[in-house]
Amino acid sequence: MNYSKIDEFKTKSNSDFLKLAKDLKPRLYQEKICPDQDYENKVLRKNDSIVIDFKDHFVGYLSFTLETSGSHFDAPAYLKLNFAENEAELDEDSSTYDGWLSKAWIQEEFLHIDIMPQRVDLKRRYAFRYLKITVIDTSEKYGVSFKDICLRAVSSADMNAVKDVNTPDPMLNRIDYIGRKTLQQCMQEVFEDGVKRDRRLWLGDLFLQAKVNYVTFKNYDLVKRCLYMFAGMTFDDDRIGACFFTEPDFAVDDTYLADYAMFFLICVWDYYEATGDRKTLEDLYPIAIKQIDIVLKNNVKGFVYDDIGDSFTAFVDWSKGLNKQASVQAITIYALGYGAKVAEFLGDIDRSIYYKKCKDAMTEAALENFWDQDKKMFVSGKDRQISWASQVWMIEAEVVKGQEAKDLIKRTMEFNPEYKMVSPYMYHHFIVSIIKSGDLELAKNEMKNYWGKMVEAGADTFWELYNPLDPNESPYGSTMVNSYCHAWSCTPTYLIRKYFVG
Ligand code: RAM
Repeated sequence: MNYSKIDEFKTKSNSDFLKLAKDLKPRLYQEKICPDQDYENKVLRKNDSIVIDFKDHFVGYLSFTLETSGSHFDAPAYLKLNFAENEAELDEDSSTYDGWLSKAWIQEEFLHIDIMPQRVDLKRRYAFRYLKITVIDTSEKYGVSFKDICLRAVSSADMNAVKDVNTPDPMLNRIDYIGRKTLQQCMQEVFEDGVKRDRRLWLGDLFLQAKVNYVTFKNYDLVKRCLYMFAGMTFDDDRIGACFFTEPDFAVDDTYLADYAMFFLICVWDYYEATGDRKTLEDLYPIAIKQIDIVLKNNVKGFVYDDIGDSFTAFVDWSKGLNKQASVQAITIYALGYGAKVAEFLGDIDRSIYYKKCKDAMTEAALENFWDQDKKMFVSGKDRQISWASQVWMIEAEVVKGQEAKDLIKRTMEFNPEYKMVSPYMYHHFIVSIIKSGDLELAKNEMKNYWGKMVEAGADTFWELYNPLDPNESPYGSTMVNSYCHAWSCTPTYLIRKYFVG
């Protein structure tokens, strides 16, 4: 699995929407962080290194002063800097990297410093808690030492602006805090997916981040900005892209994911519910419903979504070999439900009736085509694959409800399908499906179980990938590019605040 490249890629823009998005560019909060200075008296020479622990995860710009001792420097100082979100990253050897995502995401920097003493300001932004500085070389005549290693940390959200939940359960409190911290780190000029990588706006991630933002930082304008970006530049056939670049200019990426595109409407609706901003809802409604219409036209035949196998035309999860047909069938049903509701709300009655009919027909088709009466589980694709994702999405889309949904969750947990959930993104939907079945206690326990293990493993922020059965899980062929502060994993803060307290 990897991203496909489109040779001929044409886009369509709405300049009013893009201008609105531009005008909503946030101001970043800045904080200067200078850890303990116990490295200052060390003179370092060839192959020496120091590790500095900033004691928490930060996103920002590093600076330090480099001084010399011994004879006058007769060669540049040559340094290697490794930035690590997770301590284990410090031991990784990037020269062995052979994953399919760019090696350029590995957070390391090689510097030649010609004149010393010098205040060195790194231009590139890094996301890290640990910094390792290795002196690759000085010369036989001199050594170097470091002074005032500081970080200018940046975010468009203020951690202090949100109160702790203070439940009687310390683990719940900790999970809430780390979720909040994860989101805060990823709130920059847009909602970034991960601050180490890819450092940009992804629609499926935004969909979840916005929900957490509404119960914490309440930075409504940042959501609004991101929504107008997606609506402001689309594929030329009106499809909304899965992700969006902001530099040097706004540009939609040439990746399309059908599930993400359909979430756009729900994201707009959530925004409306949080703010009451009807103008935005009305502005974005036409492009939002088009996403559902395009899927119905392109991908659904006889009320059944195409068998897309494990292709990257929809996301669902990073689980290898996952057949996505049943999941996307369910996601379409789920989006149609919202489509009908929003259309009715805006007085678009014919459409609302049409979406309701499609929803019912696709629900019926789901039971007919994907329910296996012997196994009493949903299957997906021509090989009738059984996965966690298919069960979860069929419940979240209410194809099965109430006691039947509870039974299906129990059966799935006992059966433990071979095709597992590997991302916190998919786990979020698992927890939501349990909540929908009505078993809040089980939902809370499963959430604590999964995210709690990351806490026990020392997470300062929640990770992009976490497979309890395989710590080396990576969709990219190497954990070296995995991100350890990834916004789609911040959702327990939303779940706790919405369902588990108060
Ligand atoms: C990854 C990103 C992002 C996700 C996409 C589908 O590259 O981490 O979070 O939305 O894939």
